[in-house]
Amino acid sequence: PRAPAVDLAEAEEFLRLFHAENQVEAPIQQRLARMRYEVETTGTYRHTPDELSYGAKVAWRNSARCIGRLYWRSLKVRDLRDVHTVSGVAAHCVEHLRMATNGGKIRPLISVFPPETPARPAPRIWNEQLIRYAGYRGQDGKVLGDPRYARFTEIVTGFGWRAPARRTGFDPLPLVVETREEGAHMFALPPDAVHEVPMTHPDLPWFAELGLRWHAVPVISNMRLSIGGVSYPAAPFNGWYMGTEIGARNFADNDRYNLVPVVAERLGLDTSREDTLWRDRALVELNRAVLHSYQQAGVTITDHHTESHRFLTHLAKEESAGRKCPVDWSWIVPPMSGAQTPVFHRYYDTEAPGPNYYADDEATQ
Ligand code: HEM
Ligand code: NRG
Repeated sequence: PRAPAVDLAEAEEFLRLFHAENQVEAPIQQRLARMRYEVETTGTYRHTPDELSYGAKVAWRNSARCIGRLYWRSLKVRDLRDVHTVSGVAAHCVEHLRMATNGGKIRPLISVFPPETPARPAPRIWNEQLIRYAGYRGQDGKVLGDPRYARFTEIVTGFGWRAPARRTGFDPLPLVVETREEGAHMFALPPDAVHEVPMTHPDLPWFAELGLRWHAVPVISNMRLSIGGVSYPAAPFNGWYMGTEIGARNFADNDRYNLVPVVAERLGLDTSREDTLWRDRALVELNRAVLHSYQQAGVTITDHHTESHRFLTHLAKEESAGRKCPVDWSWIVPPMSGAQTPVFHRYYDTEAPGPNYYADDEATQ
């Protein structure tokens, strides 16, 4: 199916925003006329490098679920709109990992691959993030690794991916990149592009024996960047982790690594009844371990209290700039100690305008 032509009103709205918020030499009427001509003749238009860069930043600024938006202006944008081959996309994803990781001092970065156009469908990345760990389902239905990716692991295995000879709970999955011309292809990540942090605890020596680790950078690769009516389905982006994403969700959720009972057991807590609050106590130690380990490894990470305060600073700045800031309360409030953070105690605007990042249904997992 061919992509529909770009919506002229959406394109105009973005170009006006770009001109209003930046010093642009050329008059807006000239830019709009060129855009309209391009859309009439080709069904789409090409963003200038500055428009693309600003659009990606504003899409972050408009992401209602993101607590890290204070830094939206610092996003580095790689313009990779002329990379059309699956091997080119995969190689640039690996390069993205290296540039973003930066030896531990993580840089917010987005790599923008070609847009969806009526003439040519965009490349697609099947992975939810560039780095995700395999989940191996055993005969008994139990999963070694990340249960969230059990299905994706089956898909790449069907494609011919070979798991390491000795499977662990933390085996990075290969990238799958698809174009219309070449179909879907698989690419193993070079191990040295996957920076990881081994988990230790500031005062529980046994914690290291659990053998836990996590990757340094979260690079979301299945959300569509939408700017002024143009869609960029392959536009992986990253910032750094907030500790609770790992300690209170990835490691803790029942349907993920489910480590709360394991840690509670090691702590010697009474798990026979809920009102000992063993879950809450174990959760705190898991999260202390995550923050401690990233800090020890020299990898950027933030805690949910600090980040909540920064987010309120961001809200105040947006307000003084005369802008509404869209917020999804249920995503912004951290998954532990919610009411201990200031973001809990208020109401927000919820209407999220474009540009923005959208979850695509077509993307697999
Ligand atoms: C979601 C933090 C950078 C766009 C989130 C979430 C957190 C977070 C905690 C909620 C995740 C969850 O509950 O699963 C941060 C921090 C950053 C950062 C600390 C450090 C700089 C970025 C950047 C972008 C971005 C650079 C895009 C350019 C988003 C989007 C979501 C999100 C689109 C929603 C994801 C979804 O719907 O699944 N962020 N973020 N964030 N963030 Fe950020
Ligand atoms: N919770 C997910 C990552 C979601 C996005 N979080 C960020 N984004 N920090 C996880 O992997 O745990 N970011 O761009 O930094």
